[in-house]
Amino acid sequence: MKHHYKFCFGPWNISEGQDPYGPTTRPAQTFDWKLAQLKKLGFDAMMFHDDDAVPDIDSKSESQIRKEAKELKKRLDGEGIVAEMVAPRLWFAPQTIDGAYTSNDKRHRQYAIDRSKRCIDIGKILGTDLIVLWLAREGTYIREAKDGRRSVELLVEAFDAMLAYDKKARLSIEPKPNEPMDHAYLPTIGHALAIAQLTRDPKRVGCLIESAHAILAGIDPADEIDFAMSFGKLWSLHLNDQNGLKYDQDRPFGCTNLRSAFDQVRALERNGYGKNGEYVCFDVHPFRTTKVEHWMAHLDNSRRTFLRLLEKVRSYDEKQAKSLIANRDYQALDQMVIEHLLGK
Ligand code: XLS
Ligand code: MG
Repeated sequence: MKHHYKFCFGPWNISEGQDPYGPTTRPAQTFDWKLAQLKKLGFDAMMFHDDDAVPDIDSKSESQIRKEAKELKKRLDGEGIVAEMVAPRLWFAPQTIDGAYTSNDKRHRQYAIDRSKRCIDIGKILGTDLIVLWLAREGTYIREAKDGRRSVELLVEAFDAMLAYDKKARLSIEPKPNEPMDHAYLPTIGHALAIAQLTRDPKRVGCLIESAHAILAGIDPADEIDFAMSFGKLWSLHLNDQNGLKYDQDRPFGCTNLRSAFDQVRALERNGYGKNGEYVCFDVHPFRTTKVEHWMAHLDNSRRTFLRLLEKVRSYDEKQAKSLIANRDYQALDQMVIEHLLGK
């Protein structure tokens, strides 16, 4: 089947099986090994955190960071692999314990902005203007610990500092309602697109939808796609799945709710996602039980499921669906979708 979609994942999607209750279940692998897996599976691009691109970034000078980013760019070019985006990992360092841009400590807020600028430098060298902001610790454990109104101002200040630092950079906010925080400040796409309007250059502030994050907010991921794309603001995508309101599971795409996955692919198709060069990324993790020899299956399977669902979207009987809708026979429409997904 002919299609225009290009696929992507990040090095953290080849995780080693650690959870809060136990150690790793698979051996650590080098970045080169991960890159080779991406090539082998025929994916097109890799996503990077700033410290995936330049390890131990906080201990390195600006010139060292640039030097290492240039070396990485050479390697990626040699392999024919594109860097889709770079994201500042603002949730690991001791300076981000109480949040990054919204920390109550001014020096820590400055750390977060400085680090974001280094992330933009890396993006520039790797050839991407897309900076993804998963605002992991921008929220509270205790609501009274921060002033919510002030936090919005601090977020806008930080975004403005990034937009001013590089006139080409585009910020793609990845909302998530909770975890690691009790409540996050930008829980949904509506929040991300609303705060974009307060920045110095709203045109360069868009969003990234992660299916599981929408599910955790009790929102339909397909509706989030339609909403973001109505504003022309869906610049990246993390497809995966999530079984209810639990810890963030990052399950393979379609693994829990096939019908919702079908609706997501259908929304992407009707909005022409990918036609401006956007990538379909899978932010999925192998199960803890996964053996080394099956390590890449969750990524391969997510893409297979996506492509199978694309066939289902394209062979969906739109005419029949329209006439059922006109007759308000949603009972039959419901069954038609189920039987279409079940196949003959
Ligand atoms: C966490 C996020 C994170 C971002 C990139 O849920 O998926 O990995 O995608 O910073
Ligand atoms: Mg993600």
